[in-house]
Amino acid sequence: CLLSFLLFSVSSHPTSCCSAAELMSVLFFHAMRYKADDPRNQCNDRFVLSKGHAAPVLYAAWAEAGFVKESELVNLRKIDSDLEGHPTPKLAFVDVATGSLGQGLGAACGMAYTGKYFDKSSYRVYCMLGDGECSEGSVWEAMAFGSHYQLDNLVAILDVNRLGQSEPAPLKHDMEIYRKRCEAFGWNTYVVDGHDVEELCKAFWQAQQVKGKPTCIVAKTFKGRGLKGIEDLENWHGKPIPKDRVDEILKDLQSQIQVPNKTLCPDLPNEDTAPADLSPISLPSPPEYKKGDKMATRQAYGVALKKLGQASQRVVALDGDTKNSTFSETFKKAFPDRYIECFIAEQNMVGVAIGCASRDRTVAFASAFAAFFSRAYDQIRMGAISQTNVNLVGSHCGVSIGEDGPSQMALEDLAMFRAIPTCTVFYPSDAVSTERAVELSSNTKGICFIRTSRPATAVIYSPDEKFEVGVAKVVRQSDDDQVTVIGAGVTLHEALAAADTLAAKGKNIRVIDPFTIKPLDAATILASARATRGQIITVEDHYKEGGLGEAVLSAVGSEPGIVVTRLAVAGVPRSGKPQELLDIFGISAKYIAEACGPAVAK
Ligand SMILES: Cc1ncc(C[n+]2csc(CCOP(=O)(O)OP(=O)(O)O)c2C)c(N)n1
Ligand SMILES: *[C@@H]1O[C@H](CO)[C@@H](O)[C@H](O)[C@H]1NC(C)=O
Ligand SMILES: *[C@@H]1O[C@H](CO)[C@@H](O)[C@H](O)[C@H]1NC(C)=O
Repeated sequence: CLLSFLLFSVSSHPTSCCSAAELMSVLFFHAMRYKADDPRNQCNDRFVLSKGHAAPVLYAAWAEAGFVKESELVNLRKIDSDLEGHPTPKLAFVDVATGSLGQGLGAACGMAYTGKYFDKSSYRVYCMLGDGECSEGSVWEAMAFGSHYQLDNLVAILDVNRLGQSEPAPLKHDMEIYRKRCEAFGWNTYVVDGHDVEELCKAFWQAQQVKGKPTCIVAKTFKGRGLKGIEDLENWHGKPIPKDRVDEILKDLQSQIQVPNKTLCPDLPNEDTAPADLSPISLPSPPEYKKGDKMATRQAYGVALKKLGQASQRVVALDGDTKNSTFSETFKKAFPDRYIECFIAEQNMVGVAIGCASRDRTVAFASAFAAFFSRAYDQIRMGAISQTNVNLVGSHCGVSIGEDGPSQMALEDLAMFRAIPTCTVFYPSDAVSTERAVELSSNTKGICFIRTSRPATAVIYSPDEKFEVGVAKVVRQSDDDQVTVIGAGVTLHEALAAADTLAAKGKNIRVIDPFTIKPLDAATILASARATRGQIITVEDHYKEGGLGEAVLSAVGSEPGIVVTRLAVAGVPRSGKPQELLDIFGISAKYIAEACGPAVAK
């Protein structure tokens, strides 16, 4: 086993693999229970390699287990191999992509929470971290979460090899500080010699007996263990072994390896987890709103999620202590056992949600103020690489939140989510379309983002209106529209108000609700623009950069004769009444009407 690890890890990050060799051997061929020929089986124990740069040791373990062909290992990091530089779910034995450090444990917490409380199954979750990685705050958000929820099916392994990339990690080999920190965070903690196989076997066995607490195995190791002239020395992170030293080092390693006379095979898991139910989820009844009713889209989100929860047991909700603002509380009240309070730790919340959604165990909706998803952007970006289907719901977008001021206003969230390759961006403008956005996102692959607003706005659609991803609604039109106005959320309602004012003066405008900003319904927008002398006005409660206006511009950019005027928030806003702020930033009905040009008397 060791042989293939070590032979193979001569490229990539060999020293990071060597410190973890015994840990991985004991984990894969003693502690963990899984079907080696079916790595993504729902009953298997999960393993997350948070220190993803040690990918070769993971690939070697799966080669030893028989799932990866040994001959494939030499294709590590090549363009046509799935054995990439860091693990991704292109490989059946990887649930979440890692490599941006500090993210594995949050996802592992989501898997363990799901195993213990939703699946109520016996599979366990193991997560290996580097010591350098432990400087990431997100690691400690996850540590706090794991003990708060008594995840006794979760084991974190800290590979304390003393060294980081460019210098030693801050605590070096001070194992007592690690012990105190882990214990202070409420974890059952064992400090062990990470190169002592028997000690490791014992620690993993003990961890399985502990109830009510997750276990942290803090393993003292040496970076580059077993590599003569390299072990425990600085300046060897992420470096291949020099060609002229490979032969000597391999010979030395081979002489230490005791070839076992039986093939290693892991124990099988308990068959106590049902296969994932992949059937589509639909609302149990149509939206129960009447045109003209007033309701904020954030509130409609709560109603929608509760209805979806009635339709499917798989729907779960997460929030970061904003549940009575985002209205995820409505779901929690109906289904307390399917709600996870993540407290004020948005990075961890996104990681946990991704963990919950892995292997399709749940359909997860995580909500927060849209502004605060920005601090989880790296988790979201990695979520795309992880092929996650998680749904993120951001409330309190834009200046229309009013008095709370700029720190609470999401004004860059559309840009952020549009840039995510797998993301569908919903921006519903009334309660009916919000309900459909929630339903659609539960069945849409990739990340979904739903942007909801704080102010109450009128219901404009009837309950039987059909919505589709990438299909816009023309909400106001006549035979002589002079311009196409595209708004979403509060600005759609401002656009409708502008249309009324202008109509009274004899000028008609066309108004479009895009429904999804990504994908954007370019065909409807183009057809409308052509019908309105090529004139488009976009109006958004978002900064100009990367928002609705830019999305429209890129959709019509190659079309001749189309002019796009963009109304958007410019500069840092301030506290004030929502309507005052819409006026100051030029995105209210008054400014939309002005942008449409003077009314032409008939
Ligand atoms: C968020 C993040 N920051 C920086 C890096 C670059 N990087 C990759 S490995 C590494 C050092 C990791 O040290 P440690 O966690 O101790 O792992 P080891 O390789 O020593 O086992 C760094 C800085 C990264 N991958 N992710
Ligand atoms: C190999 O097998 C023989 C007998 O079949 C046994 O006596 C010996 O202990 C085994 N060696 C190892 C390393 O397991
Ligand atoms: C949320 O609930 C708490 C506790 O009931 C309350 O004090 C707070 O004002 C509520 N916040 C909002 C925005 O409704």
